[in-house]
Amino acid sequence: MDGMNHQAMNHQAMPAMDHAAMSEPASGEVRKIEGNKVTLKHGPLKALGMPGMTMTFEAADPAELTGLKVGDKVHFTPRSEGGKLVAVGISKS
Ligand SMILES: [Cu+2]
Repeated sequence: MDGMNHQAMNHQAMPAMDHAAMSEPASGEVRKIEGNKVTLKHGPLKALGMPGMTMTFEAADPAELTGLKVGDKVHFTPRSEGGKLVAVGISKS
């Protein structure tokens, strides 16, 4: 009995923000690279409630853009940070 109560409490204590901030890996195709920004054509991003589109992300680590060129297929994790969209961990597929 006690155990069940504790379980229920743990679930309630999980901040809703954890779900909102949750991001899932996505794949895309490089359309443009400019400074620390990369324009990617991506498929639907459920975590961000976004349909497939071509859009510009800021690279979390601009070094990850080194060696990428237009047309490359990449994996990345999209993240919404303070109103701007950041691509984390971009790597060639
Ligand atoms: Cu988008």
